[in-house]
Amino acid sequence: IETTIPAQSREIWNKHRVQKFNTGDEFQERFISHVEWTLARSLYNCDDLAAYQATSQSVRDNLVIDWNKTQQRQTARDPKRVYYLSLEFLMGRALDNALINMRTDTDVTDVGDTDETLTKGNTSREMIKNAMSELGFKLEDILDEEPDAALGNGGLGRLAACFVDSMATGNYPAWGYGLRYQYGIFAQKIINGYQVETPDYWLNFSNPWEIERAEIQVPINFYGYVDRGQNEKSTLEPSDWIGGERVLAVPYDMPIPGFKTSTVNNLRLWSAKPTTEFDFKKFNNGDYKNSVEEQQRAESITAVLYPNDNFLQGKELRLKQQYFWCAASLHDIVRRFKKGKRPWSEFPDAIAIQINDTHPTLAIVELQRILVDLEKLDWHEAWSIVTSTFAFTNHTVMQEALEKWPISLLGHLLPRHLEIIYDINWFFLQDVEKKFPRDMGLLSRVSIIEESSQERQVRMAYLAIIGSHKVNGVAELHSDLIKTTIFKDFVKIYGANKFTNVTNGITPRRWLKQANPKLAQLISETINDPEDNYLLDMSKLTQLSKYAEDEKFQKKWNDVKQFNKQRLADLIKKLNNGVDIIERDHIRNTLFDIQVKRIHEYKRQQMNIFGVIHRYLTMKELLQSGASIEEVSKKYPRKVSIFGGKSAPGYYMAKLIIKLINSVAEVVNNDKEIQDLLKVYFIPDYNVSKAEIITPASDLSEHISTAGTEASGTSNMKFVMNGGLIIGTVDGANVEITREIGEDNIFLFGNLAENVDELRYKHQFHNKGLPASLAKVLDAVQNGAFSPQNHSEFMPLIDSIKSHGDYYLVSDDFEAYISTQELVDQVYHKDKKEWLKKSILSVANIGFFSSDRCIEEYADTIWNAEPVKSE
Ligand code: GLG
Repeated sequence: IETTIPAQSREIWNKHRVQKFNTGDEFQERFISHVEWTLARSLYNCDDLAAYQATSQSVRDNLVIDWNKTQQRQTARDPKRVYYLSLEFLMGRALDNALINMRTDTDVTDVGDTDETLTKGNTSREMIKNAMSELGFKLEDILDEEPDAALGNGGLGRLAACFVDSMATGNYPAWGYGLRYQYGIFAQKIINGYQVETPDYWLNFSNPWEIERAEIQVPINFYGYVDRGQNEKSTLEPSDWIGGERVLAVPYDMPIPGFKTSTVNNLRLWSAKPTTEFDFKKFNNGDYKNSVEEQQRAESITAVLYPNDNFLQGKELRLKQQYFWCAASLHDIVRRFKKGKRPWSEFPDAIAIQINDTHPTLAIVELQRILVDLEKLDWHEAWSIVTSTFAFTNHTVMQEALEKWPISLLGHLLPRHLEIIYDINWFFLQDVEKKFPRDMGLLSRVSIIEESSQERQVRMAYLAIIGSHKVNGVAELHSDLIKTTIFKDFVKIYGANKFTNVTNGITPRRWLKQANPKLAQLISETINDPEDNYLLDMSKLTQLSKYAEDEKFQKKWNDVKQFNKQRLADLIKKLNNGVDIIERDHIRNTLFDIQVKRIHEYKRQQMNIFGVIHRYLTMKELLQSGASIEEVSKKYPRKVSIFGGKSAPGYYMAKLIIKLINSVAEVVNNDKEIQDLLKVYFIPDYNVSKAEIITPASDLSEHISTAGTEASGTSNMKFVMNGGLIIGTVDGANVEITREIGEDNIFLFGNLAENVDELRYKHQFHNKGLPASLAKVLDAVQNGAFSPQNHSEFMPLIDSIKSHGDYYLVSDDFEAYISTQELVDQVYHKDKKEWLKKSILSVANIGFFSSDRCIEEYADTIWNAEPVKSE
């Protein structure tokens, strides 16, 4: 590798080369030097926050050493590189994860071997915990000081975070590219039962996990016009785009450590800042203040994450974000490629770019622009390079989430890109015409430009398909659905092989080892794997099966669950101003029923809360008809319904669902008559670090989307990996979870995706009436049982079912939902052994859903990329 240091100086560099801390003592030395030198503090004023910062800086030092080595190794070997472009990386906290993944040399059991040398189970984390305690700090408290890196909305962003973990763990030469938002997803407050959004300024106390690369500044242009010279060349020829506004993209790098490997990959997040270019015109006019203000506005591009999940809000600033990030990332990728001095034709052999949903689709156009306009490649040669490089992951079939941008908006912001899109479309439609002559319907259906709407729009998903060599869905059912519904015509054009499936997964390091240390310990003891190798090879979990009915083991398993329920109860108490929702003595025999995810009508939290209301009303009826509380508790044993999740700030119905949940909680939790048999709680500000406490505590979790709407879901996998059972519809990855863990171990109910269209159609024409159980619930809501001050408060929720076609089929699934819930109660309370058996067998067979498996599938079937291991 080339270096800037003269050969004769190398010896000195070597002599003073930085080294990792390897022992608790060395860690302490490093820690103190960061307290004193980096933070300019001392033992007189080192609080928990400072201790968190100094610990993170110290751990980061170790990671950076491996980070540098990893990058050098990759530069030297020049393997095919993978770039994962995602507008969201919902990382959560970094320190605990780094402690689990980090490799110190003391961890290496067999020094001198290759990467097969493995770290001992908990070594470095335990070591640091002890070292911290000697320094006067409790590791758990220190970890709690870290703000979540909440640069994502939900599943899509968290998937990207799991993927970077697995790519590093699998030693893939893979970088993530995203945006460094100054404000992540808003913090949710619940005030009088309503969601209130407050800004999440997460960079408040400086972020020890980011490395600013101020020396790299990529100029990004917007607006302006295209100059094709005097004799009006064709748009297919190299053209000059004269930008009208310029900002700079500066990268911030986050080291991403793999588990039990010295590979540390990079997550590069771009931040916008003003150019230092001088606006002479303004200056001469004496308008200094205005010219500075205009420059300042550049920073707004990366100021805030758009808080919508599965919903498109076509704002110009969002399109600006997308282009800013795509252009900066591609500039970086192309610059790195050019260092290798390989011919352009080898670009797709050197690079694979995965686009996470359609948000990065402009990268396809930008690469075409770079190749044609800047590198002067022939249009078709360039296009063949582009399409061999990109692959596209679709995450939803819902219309309101599919990105479309008005021609006028896109053409104003990116005039040259719009021309290129027209040309891409022109050649594409010509090919289609050749294959299917005179099929005008087909041509207009698949055109990148949608003509039918008032404003002509660019359909980003179509552009992404046309510009990629593979398109994948995220669970089998979803991948089948895209082929038969939204992308049906493209299957006809390209054949079925272009479309594939990679079922989602989750990283077991964060979602088992980190979130549930007690279960992880029980597992490693039971399967005799003290070094936690099962976290790399989850098929090892099947060894648990033989203990599924072992009474002693069941007891240990149950104890772990009780511990985790206690931990969640403690969190809830803290959030609830110190007041317990579930009485301490009852935690053990209370079923924890949890639904945490973004609030969305298709996810059907409304059905869940209607179910709770149904339970409550029926309990009251039984009491009124003379039943004793003991009799009631036979049918409806102790249960707490826990909800959590954010609504998009502009999503009226979702916000109303949150309010209804809180209003029901208010009534139910204060009703003395039912004697604590039923409790309801909405956990405010659901995020990754709360999920790490919530997930291990579930007895039952709810994944009850209308069939065909949830592309995959990933929390379903997390809950099962933590020994919780699922109540769910035949949707998304629930289908494959069932296949893996066995249908006896999951509570499925409801209509199938194949029947949804017909049911919706029927709703429009026949008023088939509601099932009595649901009618009873809606009547109570309508009569103000939960809104005594304002009886009509929840009418929109009722109307959507009664008068607006019940699009999400709550009325069709409600009875099955209720009876399945009753079945759950019976198994949980009457047959604890059976329940524990199901729980153990679920964990034993959840291995398929490790994101390591996903990454291997992407690498083998889409990227054609190989791991790079250290010698
Ligand atoms: C989507 C889908 C989820 C999916 C996730 C990751 O709604 O079903 O699990 O991506 O693929 N927008 C999302 O969160």
